Amino acid sequence: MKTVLITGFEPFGGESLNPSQEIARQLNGRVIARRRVLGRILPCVFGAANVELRRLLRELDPELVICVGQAGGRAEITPERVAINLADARIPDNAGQQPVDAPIVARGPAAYWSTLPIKAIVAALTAHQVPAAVSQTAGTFVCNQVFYGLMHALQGRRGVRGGFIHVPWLPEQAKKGQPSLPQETMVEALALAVAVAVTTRRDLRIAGGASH
Ligand code: PCA
Repeated sequence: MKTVLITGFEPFGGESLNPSQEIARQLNGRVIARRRVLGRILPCVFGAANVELRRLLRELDPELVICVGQAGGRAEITPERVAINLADARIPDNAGQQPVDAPIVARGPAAYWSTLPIKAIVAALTAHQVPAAVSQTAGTFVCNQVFYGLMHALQGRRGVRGGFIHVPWLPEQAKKGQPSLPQETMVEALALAVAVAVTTRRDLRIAGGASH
């Protein structure tokens, strides 16, 4: 059976939870659209996360890869459009590293586009009453580095598609008035994203950009 790799991250920034970790754990072993989903956890550490991701690509040889991370403060499930060649951390990672204005790949391209059908994923989630929107930036922390590293690694793997999806906090993490989504909603949202990605070769051409 073909495989789909879903990665989540361990908690970071002093938190004890990360919704992406729960998503990867819960989807591990599930069969979606005749593909076996393999859920794995990455360290929230610059460099080490990409080393582990490349190891997983070699070990598991997936047909599709979706990396998932927490974007606290966002209210929607947000497929990311683009990864940029920049690490610029506002807080230290879990190994105490805090790169500033550093390239991820020396002399690498400025950016890579996601090869997931991001508009189709947003449309499917919206149709299922899950708040979703395309995001135009994955930030400049470990998530963006993993996204860039994934797309860089996939240049050498023909036909393997991949991308990154940021998710909101869990209700337990959000303070009063801050947005969150229940774990079950996020797990099923990512299951749907896998199904859409596997079955959609050509993305929908619908409006979904920012208005600012
Ligand atoms: N979110 C962070 C890193 C790990 C995670 O889940 C980010 O957005 O960069």
